[in-house]
Formats: sequence, structure tokens, C-alpha cells
Amino acid sequence: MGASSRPSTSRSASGGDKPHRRFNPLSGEWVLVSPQRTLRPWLGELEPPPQSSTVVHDPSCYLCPSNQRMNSERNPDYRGTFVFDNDFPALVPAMAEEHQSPEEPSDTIFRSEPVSGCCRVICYSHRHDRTMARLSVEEIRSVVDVWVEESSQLGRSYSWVQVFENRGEAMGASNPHPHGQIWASSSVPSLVAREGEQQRAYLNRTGRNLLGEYRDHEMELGVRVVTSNESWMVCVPYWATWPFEVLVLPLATVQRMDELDGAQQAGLAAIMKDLLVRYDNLFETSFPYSMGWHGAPYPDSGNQDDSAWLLHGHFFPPLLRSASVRKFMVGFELLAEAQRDLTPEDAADRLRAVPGPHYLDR
Ligand code: H2U
Ligand code: ZN
Repeated sequence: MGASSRPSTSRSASGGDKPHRRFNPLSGEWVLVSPQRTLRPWLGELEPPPQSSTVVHDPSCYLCPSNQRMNSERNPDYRGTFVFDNDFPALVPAMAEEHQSPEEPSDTIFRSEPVSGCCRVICYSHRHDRTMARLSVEEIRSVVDVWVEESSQLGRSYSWVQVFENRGEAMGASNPHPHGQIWASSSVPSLVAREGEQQRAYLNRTGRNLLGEYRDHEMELGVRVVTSNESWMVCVPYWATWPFEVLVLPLATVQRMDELDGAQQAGLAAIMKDLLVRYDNLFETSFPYSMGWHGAPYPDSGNQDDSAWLLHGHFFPPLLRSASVRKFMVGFELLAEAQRDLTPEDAADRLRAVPGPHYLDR
């Protein structure tokens, strides 16, 4: 269902062992797939797998209960989740007198515009030694509750609410304590605006919801589906760029995080647990990733019509072959186009085949 082709029903129809390009209808970009290269020798860097934390409370951790943060504020003696305003925010609220609407560009090259916003940090658990993969489904459900509440609250003041997590040193996480972030902004960020345009154009052209239709095809084909439950499915997208990238899609038509009902929130917690245990068990390591949620921007953005959108989660994990061999987006990818060797179908096969429970809980 790219610009020119139907989804492939089999490996051979998806280009077989020959190099081919796949279209990403969400970003409007292509990815080069080179399956014949999966056996090439690796003499590059080996990253030592990070040591996982074993202490329940780390006195030197800024996120543990009762500890002092970098700005000298003290965390409460919390249990479960804890949300606070980022002490080093990338976006700050507008001053009352500040003019926030984008100005007419005064220069065709040196353009800028004001932006305001707010950044928060969510601790997923009081336990320093956990990761989301090792929380119970009930504990993950309380993280989902925070995502829903924060999206709903910040969506009243801002155009965009980005829920995300950088997991692991490989993705630049500053601290092993289980945590994620929420950034809200007065403008719709570039990648999100692009996804919005692509979904809108697809709806205008076909009368159908792009991701809803994509999800239904994937459920029918099964080859790229990693797991599913009564309200969600996870697949390695046909156009994935990272080796084990996945897309998390609701089975119902939901446009935003704060529209999920109780059953869908519970289903989300369950499918996240399922996915994260597969990820960690794949190379028996705490699997690094950047993950985050996209849905229709809030009304402040001038967005009048959500019907082109479908809520979805992106997981972008860098590991390729082992706990220490990662993919780098360099060279051709920085200069020309994303490229992958392992096919999305093979990646989905591998993730589907991983047995549970979590290797550290066996
Ligand atoms: P990352 O691990 O994804 O970098 O997120 C941690 C965030 O926590 C980071 O944005 C904030 C950093 O600014 N932080 C505080 O707000 N206070 C602290 O005392 C430590 C870290
Ligand atoms: Zn901690």
C-alpha cells in the first residue's frame, strides 16, 4: 500500500532477496531494503552491554523517592508513579505579555517563530531496579493512566503533547531509574505535522483512514504481526527502518491517547508488557529504545478534523544482532535514504518466536 504497490503477502512478493525500496506512507519517505547483506561480516564496534541496576533504592539517584534532585528539590516518598516538571525544560510556558502566534516570516532564509511549552518527567515506579518490561501489567496500567491524564490536561493548553521514553544508555537515557517524559508545545512539531499531512492526503484521495486500513491488512496477512490482544496489535511496519522497530495500533478507531476507554487502557498495559518482554528476551538484555505516541493534535493547533488520524505508538530500538551490536544511521542513511538488511518479515518472525516470561524472572 505504498505509493505504487499493494502490501506484500509473502517474502518473495516483498522483494525477495534482492534490494528493493519500500514506501512509508506515514512519513512519505522510502527505505532501501537489502536482504542479501544480512550475512556480511561485522568488525565494527562492540558495545559492552550495560549492567542492570540491582538496588531497589539508590541514594545517588535523582529520581528515587525522598532523594534530592539536581535543582535541590526533594522528591516525595512516592510509591508507584511520580510526575514532576523537568528541572531543565526544553520548552517553557509563555509569559502573559508575550505574543505567541507565529509572525509573518520577515526573511526567507533566516526564519524563526516563538514557541512555548512545558516538559515533565514521569517516574514509572519507586523501584530503581525495574524497567517497564519488569513491571506488572497493573503497574504498567498506572503509567498508562498518567499518559492519559497528562495528555488530557496539557492538551487543553497546548497544540501537541508528546509522550516518550528514551530507554537505556544506548539511547541517551540519563539514568537507569524507570522513567519517561512528556513535552507539550504550542506548535505541532515537524515529524507530526508530516504524519498529519500524509494521513489527511490519504483520506482525501481514498476516503479511508490510512492506519486503520494498514492495520486491517496486516491483521489479515499476519506476516509482520508480532502480537495482538482484544484491543491492540503490534507489527513490524512494512516500511520499518530500525531492525526491530514496531508500530502499536488500537483495533478500534481512536484518535488520541485521552480517548482510550478503561478496557483499551488495560489492553495497552498488557500488550506493552508482552512486547517489552519479547524485546528483552530477544538478546537477553535490557533492550534499549526510543518510544513515543502520536495522535491527532489538540484543537489549539487549528486542527478541526481528527478523522484522518489513528493513535499509534512507535518503538525505535537500535540493536541489530546481539546485546552489543547495534545499527547506526550513518553514511548513506544520513546523506541519502534509510537502509536495512534484515527484512521486517524476518524481524517479526524473530519477535514472535521469543518465549516468555522475562529472562530475569525465570
Ligand atoms: P532522559 O533520561 O530521557 O534524559 O530524561 C531524564 C530527564 O530528567 C531529563 O530531561 C530531567 C532531565 O532534564 N531531570 C530533572 O528534571 N531533574 C533532575 O534532578 C535530574 C534529571
Ligand atoms: Zn532511582
